[in-house]
Amino acid sequence: MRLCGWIIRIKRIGRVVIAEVSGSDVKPYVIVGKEDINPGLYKMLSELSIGTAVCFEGEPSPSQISKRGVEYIVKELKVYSTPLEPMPVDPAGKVPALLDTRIKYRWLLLRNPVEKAIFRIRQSVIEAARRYLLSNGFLEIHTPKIVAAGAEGGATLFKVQYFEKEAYLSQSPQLYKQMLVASIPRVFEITPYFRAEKFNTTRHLNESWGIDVEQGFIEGVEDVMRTLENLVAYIINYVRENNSEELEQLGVELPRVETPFKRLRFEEAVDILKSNGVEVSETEDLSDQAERELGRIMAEKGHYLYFIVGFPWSSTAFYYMREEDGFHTRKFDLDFKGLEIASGGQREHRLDKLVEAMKQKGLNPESFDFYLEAFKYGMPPHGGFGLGLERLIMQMLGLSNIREAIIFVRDRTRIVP
Ligand code: AMO
Repeated sequence: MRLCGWIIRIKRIGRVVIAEVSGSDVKPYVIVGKEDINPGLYKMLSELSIGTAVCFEGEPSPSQISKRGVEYIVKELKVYSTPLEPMPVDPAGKVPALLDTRIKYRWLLLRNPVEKAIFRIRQSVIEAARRYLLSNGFLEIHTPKIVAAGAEGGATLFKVQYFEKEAYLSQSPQLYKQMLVASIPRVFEITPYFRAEKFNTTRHLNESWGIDVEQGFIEGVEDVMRTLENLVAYIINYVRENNSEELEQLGVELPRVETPFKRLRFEEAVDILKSNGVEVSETEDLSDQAERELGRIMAEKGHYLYFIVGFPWSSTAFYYMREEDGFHTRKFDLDFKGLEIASGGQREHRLDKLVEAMKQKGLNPESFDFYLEAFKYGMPPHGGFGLGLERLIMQMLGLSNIREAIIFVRDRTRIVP
């Protein structure tokens, strides 16, 4: 077997050298060179420095003594590249680095088993989502990331000079996924979101990723919520079953998730918060602090994942369907331990009402002509959601900052690396 990777740790004990090679697996490959048994290998390993790129021919050792990785009996070791300077971070993780440094050198720190575990789990989340959605009849789509109109409000639009015209980076595939349910009953996209959030928080990125779904021919918003809860449960249970080594590296225990999730009406959430002394508005979305506090209260009742349903119209985007009372909408959020990880709802599919909603929200329907056109030719009742990938990973793994869940961070101060 030929295995390749980078030396992350070298330990000398008397006449034995133990080297750890970080390769394609979570745990490092462990190579042991003993001066009296394999002097050639012992000499080579003794001369290697941390960071060296190597390949070896070997087989797993019958005696697996090391707890840190999988031991190999090595027949041949080849050096491909040696570092030009000492490493700026410790890939073995013995010397902890500040988050700033970790972000700067994430591409290098991915040699570290813990750092690697996070991104192997990220890959599993995407794999699970795709499996679940494909097996439930959703078609994977790709929509433009350079757009002429934003769906999520002007304040977070990044402007782009598109030849003679002004364009924006897409905040959400919202308008396009809705347009496509005019001809494909179920669609999904795994996509970046670009949002010019000016504030620097532990839960916002300026470039983040979402799993976006849109589902036509629904009977009501419950159909959409069921898709979301089943998807989230499938993802978490998939990671639990397929990433035990990664979870162990991270010291995370992931309990099995069961559905249905608790549904909490917006008013109930407001009442619970008020009775716990948190000031909240009855017409605006919950603040980060209120969300966190609600998470704490819900956890005490055994609810880690819960929906908040029936948001007031004053707090939502124009495309959510309003209830007859004119006050409530069919918009929901899904919160995970006090953090919104997804929002969605049933959409307004009746053209006249949609145009009216846009005007009420201060938007000019003419700028959305291309979108409104799709509502003229048999648009079915539909709904969907956007599930934030980094937020899901953050909550699932108990990370304290969303920046830990994406390799290259785009935030208020970072556009490199
Ligand atoms: P919303 O704006 O709530 O809804 O976004 C959906 C989900 O995406 C994640 N998210 C973010 N994560 C990190 N940093 C950000 N700046 C950021 N912005 C959003 C969150 C959030 O719950 N079009 C609707 C969805 C729909 O109705 O289908 C939308 O974009 O986890």
